Amino acid sequence: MSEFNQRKIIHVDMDAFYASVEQRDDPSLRGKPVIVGGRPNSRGVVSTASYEARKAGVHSAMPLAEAKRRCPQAFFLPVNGRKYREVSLQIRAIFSTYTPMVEPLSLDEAFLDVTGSTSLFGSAETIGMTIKERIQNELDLTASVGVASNKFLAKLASDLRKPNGFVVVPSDQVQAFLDPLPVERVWGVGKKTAERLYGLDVKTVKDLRQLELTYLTKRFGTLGHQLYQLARGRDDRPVESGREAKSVGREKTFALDVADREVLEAVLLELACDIGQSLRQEKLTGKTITLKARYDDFRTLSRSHTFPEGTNLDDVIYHEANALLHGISLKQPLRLIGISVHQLSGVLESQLALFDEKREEDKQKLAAVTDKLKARYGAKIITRARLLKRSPENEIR
Ligand code: TTP
Ligand code: MG
Repeated sequence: MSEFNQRKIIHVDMDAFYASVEQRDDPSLRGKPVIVGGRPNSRGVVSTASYEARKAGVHSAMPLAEAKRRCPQAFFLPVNGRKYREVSLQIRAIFSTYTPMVEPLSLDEAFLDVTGSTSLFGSAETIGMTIKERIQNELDLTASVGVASNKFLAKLASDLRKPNGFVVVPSDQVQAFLDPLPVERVWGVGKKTAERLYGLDVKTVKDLRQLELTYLTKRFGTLGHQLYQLARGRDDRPVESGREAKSVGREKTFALDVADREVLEAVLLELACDIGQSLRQEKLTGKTITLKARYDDFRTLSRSHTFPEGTNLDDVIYHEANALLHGISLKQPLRLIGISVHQLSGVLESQLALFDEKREEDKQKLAAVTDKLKARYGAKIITRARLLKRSPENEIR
């Protein structure tokens, strides 16, 4: 066995995550095509589609209007980020009962290194199956799970029999598992590399494995080295449990292009509150605030400001985003606006009390901001922004 293949790694990825949460919470949607992303006549894109809707050819990142054409009978729902984040924390709580070495990749996906956990909880396969069952029993959701000796193989395995998959790659069957897979499945092979590989008559991992290291590095540089190793199932990337999310952001695609600063400011306020809440929930602060603006012709600008200290306070995020908005021209209307917070770091428990106090202060300041906006532009402004945001009355069934 190679030195690369000593670890016990589990990869867990929830099935049709946002859509499954919605189907769970509204049983009348179970077994039906569900598309999460917003109104079908809006200009946003699909966040995810239930497997029933995928049969009609609907997938993530597809414009909602196209999804409606392909699957007119689908139930279209807004994105309820707050709910999915809560479920995500519940899933992570299950993971952390088996190992502290958990590396979340997104809300619905994580690597676990259980090498040191087997004497307590049984084999990696047993732990993987137990996690899958607990997610089913405790959260009423299905996950696909892959168990292997490294990250690359575990992620391939969890994806192989989606949805509700469970695939174990024993160390002595790595090559048999990998060889038939299309070369696009290899980490680092995007569209362009795949085309170059097809040009060399390489279609499967087995084909890739026939190429010499020197040949691969000559043609593909450092990626060539990676391809050579991965084709043999070798991957020594550790599970990085300390890794935090790189940024927290929210954006809004407008139903109609907006050049009206008052509307944009109100939307920024909503986005800032949502981001602040998410940062606090994850016990994070961020130093850099970035404003993203996309014009009606898809030209996209971003403007950033970095503070000496991190923040997770709604009004600080809002005021900075607003200041950045003042720095860009609104002669042309916007189709999208967004805020993200970067350079994140964790908040110590001892600092939390301080933040609690600060948050109280904040709430008052925020109310003042809202009032000021209302006084300046009329009560209508907040309502208008809310119409652009998810809310129960916005749900289309
Ligand atoms: P994925 O794990 O890529 O997709 P999924 O869980 O919906 O479906 P499956 O894993 O069974 O193929 O993404 C997790 C969630 O992230 C997804 O439910 C919605 C969100 N997401 C987006 O908002 N936009 C995107 O383009 C993608 C790919 C995902
Ligand atoms: Mg998923």
